[in-house]
Amino acid sequence: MSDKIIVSCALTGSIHTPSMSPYLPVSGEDMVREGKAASAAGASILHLHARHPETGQPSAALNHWQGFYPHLSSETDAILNMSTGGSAVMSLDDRLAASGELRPEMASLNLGSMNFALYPLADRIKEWKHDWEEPFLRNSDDLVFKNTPRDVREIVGKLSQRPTVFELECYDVSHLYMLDHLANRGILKPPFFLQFVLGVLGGAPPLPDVLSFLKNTADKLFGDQYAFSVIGAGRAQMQMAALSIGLGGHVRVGLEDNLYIAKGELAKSNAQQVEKVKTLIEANGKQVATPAEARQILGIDPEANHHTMERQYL
Ligand code: KMH
Ligand code: ZN
Repeated sequence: MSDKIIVSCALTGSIHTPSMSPYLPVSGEDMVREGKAASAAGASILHLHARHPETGQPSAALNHWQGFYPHLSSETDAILNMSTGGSAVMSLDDRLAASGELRPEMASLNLGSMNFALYPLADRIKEWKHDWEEPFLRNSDDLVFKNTPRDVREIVGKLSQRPTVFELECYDVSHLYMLDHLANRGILKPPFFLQFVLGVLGGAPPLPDVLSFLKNTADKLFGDQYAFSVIGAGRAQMQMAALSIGLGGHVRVGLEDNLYIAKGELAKSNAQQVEKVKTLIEANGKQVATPAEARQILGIDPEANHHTMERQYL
């Protein structure tokens, strides 16, 4: 299986705002179209956030999630990965509301609190589509993305009714030691699916030696009890993907993390980035993992998960 690389695609996130790109998925229809195309292009994990269908504002509302989630569940075989990060401006209850209801196969879990500084993005916008966007971005200079050990315990508790696998978001080396602490207390159990997030202003930078340091630290702490994937935010996206492939890791692309397909050129779809990272994978003599292979690599029992899902929507 080591030549199989899992491609995650993060369709929309809660970082970028509609004025930054006309291609950022906002409505339920956008998310279904983008998710199906990204899955067809090779993404076996779809990392999902919800937005208000008209304003594009990050949303915790179950009806906004239901505008796309059941359709992606029945029309793709991708692993649906619900963000519990939501938006840094949401309460933890809001961040968990929909995932508690939809009980996904996979959910993100952020391993530590941090600054999530988006305000430099505001300076690049000439014309605002919605009046919420500029304050949302500029106020992030005084915003803590809160993920205390107590928050982590609450997230795990809320999502452990079914075998939800966590995409453990790791923005810095301290988050690996927090995971080790939580594992020693039995709050999180191996094997772990680590997502190294590099290039967020407030987290570790997207540098080769930083990625190697994180991987070497994970090797030291967790031995072979983990698999890792890498996100390079913004222009670092494909370089970090290439490094991850070379280090034996998996990759995440998508408009949540990067709006561009090349320098100065907006990506027209998530699928475009999936296609591009697929060329990197195949150039390295590896293959894109299918959803079935991804479940096997990550130890996800498709029966337990899908069966539960179908019963819910019958
Ligand atoms: N939207 C960021 C504040 C996650 O999905 O868990 C955090 C995030 C990570 O997107
Ligand atoms: Zn996310």
